[in-house]
Amino acid sequence: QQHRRLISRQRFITDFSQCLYEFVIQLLPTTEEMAVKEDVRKLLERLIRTIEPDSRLLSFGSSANGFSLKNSDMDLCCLIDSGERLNASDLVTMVGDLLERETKFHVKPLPHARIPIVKLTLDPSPALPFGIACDIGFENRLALENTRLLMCYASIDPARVRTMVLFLKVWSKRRKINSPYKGTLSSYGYVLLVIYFLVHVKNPPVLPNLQQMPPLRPISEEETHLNGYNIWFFDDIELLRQRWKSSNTDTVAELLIDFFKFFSRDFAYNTGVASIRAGLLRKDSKGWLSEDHGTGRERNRLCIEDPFETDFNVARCVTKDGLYTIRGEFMRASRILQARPERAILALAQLCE
Ligand code: 3AT
Ligand code: MG
Repeated sequence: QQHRRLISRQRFITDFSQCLYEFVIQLLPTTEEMAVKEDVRKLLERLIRTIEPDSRLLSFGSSANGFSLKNSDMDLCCLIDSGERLNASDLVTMVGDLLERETKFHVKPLPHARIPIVKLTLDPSPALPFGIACDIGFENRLALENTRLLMCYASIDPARVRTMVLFLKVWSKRRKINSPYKGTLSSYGYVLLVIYFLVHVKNPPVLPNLQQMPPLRPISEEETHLNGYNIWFFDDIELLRQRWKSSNTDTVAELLIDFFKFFSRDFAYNTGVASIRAGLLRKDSKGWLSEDHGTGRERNRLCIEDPFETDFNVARCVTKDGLYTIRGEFMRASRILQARPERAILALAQLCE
């Protein structure tokens, strides 16, 4: 009896891994979509250069880190190389006006946001059935670096890392727990949770800690710091691929099942901070306590340290209700996957219902 159960569990794991790979492949953007987005980036860059000739417009976020889904939004960052510079708020206003005049995009400048951006959207058309949504920020070099860090992590073990991340992104969107504006977690937050799990929770680890590996040559303070934050990480992918061989042989299905289990019951939500840089930290040692001081807002229910901006809680938008819903969803997923489902494909469908 026990033996039979073990074999059927083994079969489920194998099938579920296969289903995950096949499911995720269908979700990737097509080459046409990527080409259209690249054209949009070039067009916007050309326009912005009419007001700032020394500027470059670079992709970051999912379109640049290997975790992109079909029809995902574009995150763009404008860097200005010349010395004399306007501040980000003024640039947002000016670029907003320019794009309003010169393009068909709906333009919404947000010059006073924490990170000032111009929001652009293009209505759906036959060629672009889902339209385009795009945010342009200015001088956000830390975001370019954290994009590069995630990209490096993805390329160490693409089969497992990318599959897990893409699945969790879709799952969290379908289950409606991917809206920082409504008190749940951003995609960036979920990606950090996956990397935290693969570096610090799994034993043996699936991924190395790129921020703690020794550099190949001595590096000056100047090279490693940006706006006072240490942005160094081991980024020689070729060398990593040769040298890093994880002794963890779990399949992607096993990792995902463990991920859900860990974040439904084992993670220390009340006291802990998930840090991909330093492992599990304590809220009190970072001064991240949950009291709202009568403001009605809670900042630190769920704590995920930004890899570089270490005084920034990436999950600070998550409310008490939001966290309750997220944990409920982790539990639901865990339950579905533990219930010895008959067929892997049905379990997958039920997960993303
Ligand atoms: P989607 O495909 O858009 O859902 P994404 O991977 O583009 O996912 P986000 O849109 O959440 O992820 O974030 C895009 C980038 O913006 C990722 C990161 O470089 C930066 N970013 C987002 N949220 C934060 C945050 N809370 N703190 C710091 N950087 C952030
Ligand atoms: Mg994005």
